[in-house]
Amino acid sequence: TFGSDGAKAERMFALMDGFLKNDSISLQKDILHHVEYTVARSRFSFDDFEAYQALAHSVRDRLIERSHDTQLYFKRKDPKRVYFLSLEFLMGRSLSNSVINLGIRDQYADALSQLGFEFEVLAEQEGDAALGNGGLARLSACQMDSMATLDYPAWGYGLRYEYGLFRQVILDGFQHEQPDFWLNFGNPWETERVHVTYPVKFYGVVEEENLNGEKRNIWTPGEVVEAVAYDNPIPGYGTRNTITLRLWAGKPSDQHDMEAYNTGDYINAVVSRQKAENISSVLYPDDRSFQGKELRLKQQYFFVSASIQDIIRRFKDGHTNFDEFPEKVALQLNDTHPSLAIAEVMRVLVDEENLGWNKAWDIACKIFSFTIHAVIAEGLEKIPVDLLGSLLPRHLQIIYDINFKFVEELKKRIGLDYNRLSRMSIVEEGSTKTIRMANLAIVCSHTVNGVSNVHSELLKTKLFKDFYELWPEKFQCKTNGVTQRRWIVVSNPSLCALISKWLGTEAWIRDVDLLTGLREYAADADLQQEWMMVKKVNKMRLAEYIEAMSGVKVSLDAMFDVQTKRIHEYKRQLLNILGIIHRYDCIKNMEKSQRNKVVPRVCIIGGKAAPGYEIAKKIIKLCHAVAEKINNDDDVGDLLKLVFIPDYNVSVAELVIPGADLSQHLSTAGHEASGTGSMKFLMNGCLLLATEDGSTVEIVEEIGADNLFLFGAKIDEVPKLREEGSAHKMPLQCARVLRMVRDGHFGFKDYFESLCDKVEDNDFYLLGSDFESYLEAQAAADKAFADPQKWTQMSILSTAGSGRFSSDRTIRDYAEKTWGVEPCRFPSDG
Ligand code: NTF
Ligand code: PLP
Repeated sequence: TFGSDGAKAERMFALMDGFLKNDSISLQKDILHHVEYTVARSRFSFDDFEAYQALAHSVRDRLIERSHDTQLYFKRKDPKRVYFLSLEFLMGRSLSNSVINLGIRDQYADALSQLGFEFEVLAEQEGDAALGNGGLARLSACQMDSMATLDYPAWGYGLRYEYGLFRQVILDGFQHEQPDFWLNFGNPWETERVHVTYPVKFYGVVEEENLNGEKRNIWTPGEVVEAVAYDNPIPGYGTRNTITLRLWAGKPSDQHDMEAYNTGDYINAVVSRQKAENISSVLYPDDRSFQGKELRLKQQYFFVSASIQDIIRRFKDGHTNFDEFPEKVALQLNDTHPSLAIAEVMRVLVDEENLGWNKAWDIACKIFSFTIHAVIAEGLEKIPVDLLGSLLPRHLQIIYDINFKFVEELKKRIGLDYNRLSRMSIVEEGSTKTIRMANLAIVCSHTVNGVSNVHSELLKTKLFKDFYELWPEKFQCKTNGVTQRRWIVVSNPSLCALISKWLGTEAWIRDVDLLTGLREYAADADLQQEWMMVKKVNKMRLAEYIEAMSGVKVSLDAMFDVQTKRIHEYKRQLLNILGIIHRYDCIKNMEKSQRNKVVPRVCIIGGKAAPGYEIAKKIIKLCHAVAEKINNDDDVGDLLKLVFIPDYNVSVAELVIPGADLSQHLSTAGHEASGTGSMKFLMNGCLLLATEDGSTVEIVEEIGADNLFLFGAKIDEVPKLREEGSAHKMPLQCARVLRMVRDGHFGFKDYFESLCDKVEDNDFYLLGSDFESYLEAQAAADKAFADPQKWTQMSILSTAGSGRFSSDRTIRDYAEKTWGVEPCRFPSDG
C-alpha cells in the first residue's frame, strides 16, 4: 500500500477526491459506457431497465472507489472495529439511497435527463433486496446506514440468500407465497470476491490426541462447504466513508466428499456437490419461534464460521498477539441467531491458535455483546443437543465445557439453589435436551441489551431476572431507531425540502436533534399550509398506487388510516378489522342526516403472514372479505373504504408511510419489544394510535400524550386481565361485530369461526377488554382530524419530536457504551 512513507500517504489521502468525476458530462459518459460494455446493449438503443442497470453500475463504481479508500484508511489507522453479525438484512432498494448519500442525486438526474431518461422512472426498475423478515431485519439495515454516516469502522456480516422473503400474492383474498428469486437479473450492487473464500466444516468426529504431552481435540469433518464473500457497499451521508456489508454464499468445496469421486460414483458426486449451494439458498420466512431445523442451524454456523475466519484473518494481518484482540475487535450478536460465534471463537482460539481455555475464554468475554429482540421465552432459540452434536460435534463439547465451568462458578456465588441453577444452565434437561442459545450469549457477552426502555426492564425483571441479579452491570437499554436518510430524505423528498426550508439548513440530515427546531413553528399558519400540501401530494401518490393495486378509488379528503407490519396475533390486526366492522355498522345504522358528521376514512392494512401461520392467514382473508362488502356498498361510499396492500416490503413502506395521516400500533401491552414502524410514521408527521407498549412509551415522553391517541391495558394490567379470563365481560359492541362475522355477514362463516372463538373463548390478546378503549381512541382521532389546524399542529410536533428515534442516536450509544469504538473518518468532506 503506502509503504512506510507516512507523509506521502497523508498527502495522497488529502489529495484524493476520487478518480471518477461527477459533472453531468462525465456521468453521461459513464452511464453510456456501462450500457455498451456492462449491459452489452447498443448505446444508441436501450430501454428503461437497461438504463437502470447501467446507471446502477456507474453508481457502484463510485461506491467501490470510496469503499477502497475507506478500507485503506481503516487499515492504516488500525482502529478497533465493530462487526455486526445478523442473519437478516432488509435493505430494500439501493439506488436512490446511494446517490443521496453520495450527494450526487441532482447531478445524476440532470445527466439522465440529457440522455432522455427520468431518474424517478429508472429508480422504479429496481427490485427490493429482502433478505429478512420484518422489524429485526429492517433495523439491521437502518443501523448499517448510521454506522457508515457516523464514520464508525464497522462491518456487517450476513447470508446471501438466493431467495429472499417470499412474495405475497393475494388470490380470492387468500395469501399465497411465491419465491423471491431476486438475483434473476443480476445484482449490480454486489461484488463477488472470488479470493475471499473460507472452508466451513460440518459433521464428522472429534478425537482427542496427545501431542507432546498436551491433549488436543482434532475435529475431522464429514462435509466441507466453501463460503464466498459478496460485498455490498454502504455509503455514509455527508462523508466519504463507505463501509461493507459482506454476505456469504455457499459453493462446493474441492474438499467436498472426494471419497465419492474416488469410488467412481461420478454423477451422484456431482449432484451432491451442488447441495453445498443449498445452505444459503433460502431465507426462513417465519419470525415467530424457533423450529429446530437442521438447514437453519447449518445456515447459522456457515455464516458465523466464515465471518469469524475473516475477522481473525484481518486481525492477524498486522497483529501477532491475541492479547490485543479485544482492543481491535467488537462482535455484536443481533439476537441469538449468530450466537454459535461464541463456541466458534473458542474453538479457533483453543484448537487452532492453542491459546489455552482460560485465555481464550477471557478474550471471548471481552468481545461479545448481545441484543435481544424477543419478549417471551417461547421466542428464544433452543437447539436440540442431538442435532447440534451431529452437525457440530466439537462445538457441542465446547458449549458443555462453558456450561460446566459456568455452573461451577454459579454454585460458588449462589449456593446449591437447584431450581435457579437449572433455570440458568445453558443446557436444558428434558424429554429433548436442548442448548439455550440466549443463556450462552448472556454468559459470554459483556453487555446484553433490550431494544426499548420497557423491554429492557422486562428482561431484567422477568425473562432474564436470574442473570440480572447475578450480573446487573451487564444489562443495558438501547432503544431502537430508524434512519432519517431513507425514511425522510429518500422516501419523502417534499417533506425533506420543507423541513430544510423552515430550519434554514439541511444539517438535520446528519444531526437529527435539530428537528426540535420545528416546534417553534408548529402553530405558524404558513408552515401548516405548506405541511398540509406536502401530505396531500403524498396521499395522491398513495391513492394512485391503491387504485392500481386494488381498483378502489379513494378520496383524498378522507383520513388515511394505516396499519402495515407483519401479521401477528399480538399485533392485533384483528382488533383493527373488528373496529372497521363496527364503524361500518354504525354508519349503516345512522340517520342519513347524521352522516355528514362522519369523518371519512380510508383504512389501509398490509403485511405478510408466515406461510405456516394459519390464524394470521385467516386475518388476511377476513380483511379482504370485509373490504369486499364495504367497498361495494354504495350507501356508504367515501365514508369508509378498506384496502389491503399486498406484498408489504421496504419499497411499499416508502410509499405508504409518507401518505398516512394516522397509523396504528395495536400490540397487546408487553408484547412488542420496541416497534420501529411507528418511528417512521412519526418522522413523516403521521399521528399514532397506539397501546403503551415498546418504544411508544418513549414516543409519548418525547411528543406528549396530547399529540397521539393512546388506548388499552397497560403492561402491568395485562396479567390480571388474563387471569380474569372469560370472567370479564365482552363489551356489547365487540360481541355484536363478532356475531356479524359468525353469521356470515362477510361470507366464509365456517372459515372465520376459529378467529371468533379465539376472542370469545380465552382472548389471550385481550381484544375484548381493550375494545371500548380502542373505540374511544378512534373517536378522539376523528375529532382531531375534523380540525385541520389542530391535526396539522400535532403532525408537525410528531416530526419535531422524532429525533430521539433516529438510528444515529442508537448507534452512537452502542459505539460509546457497548463496543468502545470511535469514528474513523476518511479525511475529505464526502
Ligand atoms: C422485532 N423482532 C420485535 O418484534 C420488534 O418489536 C422490534 O422493533 C424489532 O425486532 C427490532 O428490534 C423480530 O423481528 C424477530 F425477529 F425477533 F421476530
Ligand atoms: N417490515 C417492513 C418492510 C418495514 O419497513 C418495517 C418497519 O420498520 C417493519 C416490517 C417493522 O414494523 P413494526 O415495527 O411496525 O412491526
